[in-house]
Amino acid sequence: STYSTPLTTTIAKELPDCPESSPLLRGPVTVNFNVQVNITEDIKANPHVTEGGHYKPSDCKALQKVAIIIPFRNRDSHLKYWLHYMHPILQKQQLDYGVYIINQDGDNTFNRAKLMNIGYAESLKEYDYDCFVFSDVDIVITNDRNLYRCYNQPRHISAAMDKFGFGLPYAQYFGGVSALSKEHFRKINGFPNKYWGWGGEDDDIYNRIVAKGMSISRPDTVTGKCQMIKHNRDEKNDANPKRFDLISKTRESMEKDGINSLSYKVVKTEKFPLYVKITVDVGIPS
Ligand code: BGN
Repeated sequence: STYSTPLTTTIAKELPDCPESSPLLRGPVTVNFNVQVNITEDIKANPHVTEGGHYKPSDCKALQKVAIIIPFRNRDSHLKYWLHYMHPILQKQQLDYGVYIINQDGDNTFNRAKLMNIGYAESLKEYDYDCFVFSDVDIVITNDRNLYRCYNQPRHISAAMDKFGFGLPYAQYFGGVSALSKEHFRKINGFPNKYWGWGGEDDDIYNRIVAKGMSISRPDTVTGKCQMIKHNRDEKNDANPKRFDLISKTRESMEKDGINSLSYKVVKTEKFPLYVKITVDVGIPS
C-alpha cells in the first residue's frame, strides 16, 4: 500500500543540566541542637524525598549522583537532627542523592572505616552513584554553600568544626565529613578494614590519598563551619591502641586491605521515608 502508519513518537524532554552553582543557596543556616525535632514533622516537611531517603531535582539534571554514607550504631537521637537539618540543605544543593545509614549489628568493637566501605559497596548495588560522601551522624554543616559533592581532589567537608574552634585540629585532619568520587575511592583501594575502636582510620585514609599522589580540597573556614552534637564516648569504641602502629604502615597495608578485601554480611535492610538503614555484621577484630 501507499500508506504507512504515521509514527507517533513520544520524545521524553531531556532536562537541562543543573547550574554549577545552585540559585537556591543562601549561605548560613541556623542550627540549634537544644531545640527538639520531630521525625513525623520532618517527613511532612520533605515531601519530595522519596522512600529510602532519595531525592533528585525535578527541573534540572543533577551534576552528580551522591550516596551519603553514615556509619552508625545506637545514635537515633543524633540521626533525627542530621535528617532534620541536612535534607533541606541537600535539596537546595540540587543533588541527586540517597542517604545510607550503615548500622553495625551486635555490640562488638565499632569499626567506622569498614562501615563506610560497606556503604560504598551497598549503595552501588542500588544506583549508579559517582560520588560518595562519608559523614559522622553527629555533624551538620551550618552553611548551605558547603556542597556535599565531589571535586577534582578528595574533599574534606568538615573543615571548620565548632569543637576544633572552627578550624582544623591539625593540617592533615580528614575526619568528620568527606567526599570521594568513585575514581578517588578506587585509586586508594577504599578504606582500611582493620581499625577497630576509636581513632586513626581517618589518618590512614589521608595517608592513602597522599600515597596515590592526590591532595585534599576544602571549603574556606567560613563556608566550612560545622556543628557537632556533644556526647559522651560510646561503649565499645575505646581508643584503639594499635592505631599508631597501623597508621605508620598505610603505604604497605593499603594494597591488600581495603575494598579488595572487604567481607561482611547484611543482616537487614529497612527503608524509611528519609533514609535506608542497612544493618551489617562486620565481624570481630582479627
Ligand atoms: C586524632 C586521631 C583521629 C581523630 C582526631 C580528632 C589518631 C591516630 C594517632 C595519632 N588520630 O588524634 O582519628 O579524628 O584526633 O579527634 O588517634
